[in-house]
Amino acid sequence: MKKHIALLLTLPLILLGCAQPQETEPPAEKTPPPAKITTEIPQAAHTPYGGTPLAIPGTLETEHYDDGPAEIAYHDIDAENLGEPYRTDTQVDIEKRPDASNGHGIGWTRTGEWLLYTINITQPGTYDLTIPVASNKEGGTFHLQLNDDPITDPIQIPDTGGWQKLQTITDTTKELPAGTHTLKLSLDTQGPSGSIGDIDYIKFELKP
Ligand SMILES: [Ca+2]
Ligand SMILES: [Ca+2]
Repeated sequence: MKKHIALLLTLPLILLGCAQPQETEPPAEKTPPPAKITTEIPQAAHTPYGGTPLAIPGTLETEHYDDGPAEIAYHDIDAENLGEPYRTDTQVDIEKRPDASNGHGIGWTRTGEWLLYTINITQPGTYDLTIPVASNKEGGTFHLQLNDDPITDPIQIPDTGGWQKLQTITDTTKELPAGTHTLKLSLDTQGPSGSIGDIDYIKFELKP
């Protein structure tokens, strides 16, 4: 009988013991203050094609736009390069053509596309431009910017008599400062050709 009484007395204590929360995890360590994170995320950049800024006065081959990813070095609405694999991993439509300087130019140009060129202007001043272009039917317009400031009015690409017929058009720039700058070729409006036009190069000659 004594045994039963003892069990009855200890049973609630055993049950109480079971009800106690079991400590399964070690006590949380004191959380150290968060480490100071230096958020130095590498920024995508555009760099001169071939490593050296294009010298002005001089000839800027349109196919030698800056190295760098889409939306940083260029914007092209065509998902793939519709032309030749002159440069790897690019959306820019590069056309191979025997009549072009350096054997290549840009084609399949559409409204809103743009290309950047790092240039080094060694002589400040106003420049004459000569630009071989081709268009089957009347082309569209483009303009140039220097560090986001327009340096030409809209330049119209005429009907040159076919996509394979280059014709040199001319224009002039505003006063350009010496130094290293980013030139933007801004492709603005498509013409009846359905494109802006093929552009081989842009030659910059200091105006006398
Ligand atoms: Ca394009
Ligand atoms: Ca060219």
